[in-house]
Amino acid sequence: MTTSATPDFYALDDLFTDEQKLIRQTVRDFVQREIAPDIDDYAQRAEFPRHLVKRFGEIGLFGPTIPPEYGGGGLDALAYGLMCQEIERGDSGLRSVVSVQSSLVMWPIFAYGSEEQKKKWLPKLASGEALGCFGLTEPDYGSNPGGMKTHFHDAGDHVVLNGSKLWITNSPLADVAVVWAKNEAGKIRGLLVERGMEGFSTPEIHRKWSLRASTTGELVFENVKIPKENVLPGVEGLRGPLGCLDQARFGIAWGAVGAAIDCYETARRYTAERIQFDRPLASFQLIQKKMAEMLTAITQAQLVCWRLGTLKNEGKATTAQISMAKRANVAMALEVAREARQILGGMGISGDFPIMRHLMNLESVVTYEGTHDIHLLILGAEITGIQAFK
Ligand code: TGC
Ligand code: FAD
Repeated sequence: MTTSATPDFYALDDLFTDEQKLIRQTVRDFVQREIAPDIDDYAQRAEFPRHLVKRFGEIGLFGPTIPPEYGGGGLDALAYGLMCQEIERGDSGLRSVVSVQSSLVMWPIFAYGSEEQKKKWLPKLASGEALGCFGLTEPDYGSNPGGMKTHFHDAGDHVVLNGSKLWITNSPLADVAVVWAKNEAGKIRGLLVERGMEGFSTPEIHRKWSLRASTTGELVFENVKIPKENVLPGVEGLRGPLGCLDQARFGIAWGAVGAAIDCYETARRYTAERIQFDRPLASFQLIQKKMAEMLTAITQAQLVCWRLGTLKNEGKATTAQISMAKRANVAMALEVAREARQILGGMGISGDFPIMRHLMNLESVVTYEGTHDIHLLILGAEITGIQAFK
């Protein structure tokens, strides 16, 4: 059991279908073949491996739960979760690309878009011909997106958009941005803003110590004229973007398990080979304690993911359940990464091993899609019925 590529201490594989396991294996092989060999070089250079966008489309990583008639995979939530797990085993920044494209761009177009919007964008996004981004966070409104200042007004056959968004994954390369902005009545609506529209720019954010193989930027709108047919007709209010976040946070809960597994497996191999005091590290009790605790934490997170996935397939997963999984699994992955880094000693900080990169990446993952403390407060509100945000 301990020599498998994925620890499966509670025999969860018995609960996955053959199709789900095949999807997991396919993505795992892809990561081994096309990501693992040079992802550290991309991260060191702070460069996004852009060629992967097309490859992700080809192997079905974009919109796996969207119906095939729109170019999606028509798969279930467990299959999507397993994909996120395997991609994040490679790098959290690449799982970010999958989360944003699938859950934050394709999902709102599918759930809230017109038939024309779906036909125009979903097949291109699914194939990787187009890349999308999701603009909710602003310089002055992160945890509290309801306060956003970005706004638009009606100008006849089009609307005019002004404002800005900050910390937007994929923005410098995106062909289309799903942007959340307030109308004259102060109601939040979703707009599809396309690259090339006059007054729309996407400056890149540099000097990140985290998610270095993913590109992050701003969205700036200066009197951007947007045709009315680009407004998402199916939703109004904060529940629009928050509904998308439920989809993405679900994938992150699974992805974090992938990052943790990669750290655990790296440490397990290292302790078998590294000799100190004439014995392998694996023979020391303190090392065994760390490994046992890591395996326990990963197993608990796997169980949470599996159950959350089955609830989601039944349409029963709640926002609070998703918050608990995102929060607990990312915290677990951070702890596993820190322990694994220590186990490798000095080698733990080297790019020859993936651990420090995972650790730095997870410092973003614990913040985006709702911070660790915001998810705590979502759970607090669920338990007490009292919102403590404001
Ligand atoms: P609140 O009053 O609680 O709710 C406002 C309205 O929204 C409804 N609602 C939801 N609807 C659908 N799904 C959900 N999960 C929902 N949660 C709430 C709610 O019923 C209400 O509807 P209505 O019709 O009554 O108006 O809102 P609040 O202003 O008090 O804020 C609550 C809070 C703090 C939990 C929320 O705003 C929040 O989650 N803040 C965190 C912000 C966040 O997560 N930002 C993420 C930005 S995107 C990102 O990080 C992408 S990273 C991507 C990557 O690279 O992987
Ligand atoms: P703040 O909201 O300023 O929070 C700062 C601290 O205060 C946090 O610890 C927080 O937990 C705490 N805090 C805030 N409110 C309360 C409260 N009521 N009670 C107690 N503590 C509180 N956003 C997008 O829209 N799209 C993207 O694609 C995207 N990608 C991202 C990629 C990266 C690499 C990063 C780092 C962020 C990304 N984000 C994106 C933004 C992300 O969602 C926000 O950073 C996050 O929601 C937190 O907002 P903030 O950074 O403004 O922090």
